[in-house]
Amino acid sequence: MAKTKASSFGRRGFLKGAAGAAALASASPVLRAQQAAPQGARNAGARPNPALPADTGAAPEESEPRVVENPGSDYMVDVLKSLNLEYCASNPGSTFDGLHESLINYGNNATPEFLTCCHEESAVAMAHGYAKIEGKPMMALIHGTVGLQHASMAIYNAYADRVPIYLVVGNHADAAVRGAGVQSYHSANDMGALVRDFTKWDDSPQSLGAFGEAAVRGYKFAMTPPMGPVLIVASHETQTNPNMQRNLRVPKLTLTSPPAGDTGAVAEAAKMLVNAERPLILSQRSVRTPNGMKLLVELAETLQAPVNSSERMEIPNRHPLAGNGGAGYQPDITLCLEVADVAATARANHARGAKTINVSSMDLFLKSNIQDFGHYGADVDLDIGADAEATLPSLIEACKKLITPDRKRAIAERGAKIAEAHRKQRIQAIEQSQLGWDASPVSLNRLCAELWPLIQKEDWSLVSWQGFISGWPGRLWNFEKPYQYIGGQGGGGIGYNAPASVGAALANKKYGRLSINIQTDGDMNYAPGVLWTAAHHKIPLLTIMHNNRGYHAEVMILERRASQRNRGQDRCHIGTKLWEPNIDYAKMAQAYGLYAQGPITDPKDLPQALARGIERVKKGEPAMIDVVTQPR
Ligand SMILES: Cc1ncc(C[n+]2csc(CCOP(=O)(O)OP(=O)(O)O)c2C)c(N)n1
Repeated sequence: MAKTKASSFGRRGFLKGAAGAAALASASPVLRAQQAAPQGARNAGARPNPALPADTGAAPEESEPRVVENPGSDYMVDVLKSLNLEYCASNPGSTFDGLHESLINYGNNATPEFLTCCHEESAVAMAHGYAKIEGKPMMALIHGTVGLQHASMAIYNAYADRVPIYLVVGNHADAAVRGAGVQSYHSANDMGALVRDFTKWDDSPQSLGAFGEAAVRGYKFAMTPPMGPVLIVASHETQTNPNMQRNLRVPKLTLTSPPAGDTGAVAEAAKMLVNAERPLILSQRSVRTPNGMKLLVELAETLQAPVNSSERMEIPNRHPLAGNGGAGYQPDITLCLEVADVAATARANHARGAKTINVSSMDLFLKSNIQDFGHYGADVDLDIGADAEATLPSLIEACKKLITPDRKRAIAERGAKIAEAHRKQRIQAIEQSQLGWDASPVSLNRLCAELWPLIQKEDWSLVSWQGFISGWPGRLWNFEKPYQYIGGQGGGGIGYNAPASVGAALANKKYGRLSINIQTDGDMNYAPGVLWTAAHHKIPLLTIMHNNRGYHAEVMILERRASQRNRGQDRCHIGTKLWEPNIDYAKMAQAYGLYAQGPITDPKDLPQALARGIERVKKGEPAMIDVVTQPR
């Protein structure tokens, strides 16, 4: 019976005809209640069906004025423009229709320019990738409640990665005027609560003046180390009501300079480092700006200490001091720079009488629930609560002052040994890259080795994570520039890579860089619609599928567990493999409007296919080459 009713509404159309409205009223308790309510209390009651999703129904007709000359959202756009946000990644939603309209018409769809996204998670992850290239946030405009829930994992990844994202979320905040049905479903008393555990700050301004302050303050907070996503809730009423304060000013943005380490603590650190026999620098996220890399190299060279880093670009990988100092290099002191979890390093050092210095802004901002900060660093010997990049100049200076000619000689000798170990490791990597050269499915070492000669003369940028491809680019290519590698998800949430690579490629576009994404298949399938966004907005990006036909990280984990239980591994493909049927990524990409080729199973076909992909990308469009690969 219920089914018959629903389909008869569908055929008639929800809003047409008295018979339809009467039938609907009898079926809808919400509407019955609305119709019984007094006129003034019935904003949505004026609609024939308040339960009808506003996003899919007819335009509201009821009590809104016919013409609004100076909507509040125009002022919001003035404020957003003052922040110089280049793009606004968004999946549309009626909680921000006022702001949306102002952005495209009043704001002329420029600064920020709309990016049409097929999933809120993609919108935020695109902003994540963009920020890691550009060093500043992209705006992501998100639909209330439902959109924000879709966005939440990507927000979490950015939070754990200490990356700024500028989130604006719509909300029908005023319960007296919001409609029943979808306007209520997509509203919240405390919208920020949905993601508060993993945003740096949120605000729900109740007036335009408050929006101006919140919007500028939010940008400033997002950009102050440790950086992170911030969220401003734009109430629907504030967007759509006329702005009655014509002279409302746009607050000026003044960024906070990041805190540098206190002089005494820095002098102490310098003494420990200069006197060490085998210092090691562990750098995870210390390079915030291009200058950060120069400073890190200067510190390493001053101390002739190796710099170990597996996250983002910290030091050029062919610098003789890049790496762990070689097999057997047992540090007697480790300098940790913006390392997420120093506890294990400090514990191991302490156990063998070595020391640990920590320079990090992480302790300057901490939340309680999410445990991304890891273990407590009980064995750290000197803890400097400061931004590492901002601390490097005084640390370098303090070290230089302490280096006597004797120390200089010893330090230089150490440097020569480290450089030799680095050279050997590089030769070893080249030798290892030959293993399984002719294998089919294609080996990742061959894939990366074939790609390198094709891009090495270009201004390239690797916008995907190396963690699932055994770090082959880092072992074979020459990474020199800060934008040549942006690291991974931050919070380990899969589904980051495909959209983040598109966002990073967009940031690279205006510099004419060739963006390369070596894309795992599991990650691609969370929200492949981002390929359409790349095609629609003409974002040049070469996506090379690392198509190992499964969630291989999980295959390995399950196999280990089965072995531990002595049960064999032959059934570990269940729930972990993406086969039967195999997914045709070239067809998928073509359907979204990309040039694509594949699946490539014979490694001999690689050079030509990759060259063709690069050619298309250099013309300014995204392209995909699907390569069927070894698991790792
Ligand atoms: C949102 C999310 N869901 C699930 C996981 C668990 N997980 C970790 S790695 C992984 C497999 C990823 O597969 P793919 O991207 O193809 O990389 P591969 O492991 O095959 O190299 C999964 C599902 C996760 N980390 N994040």
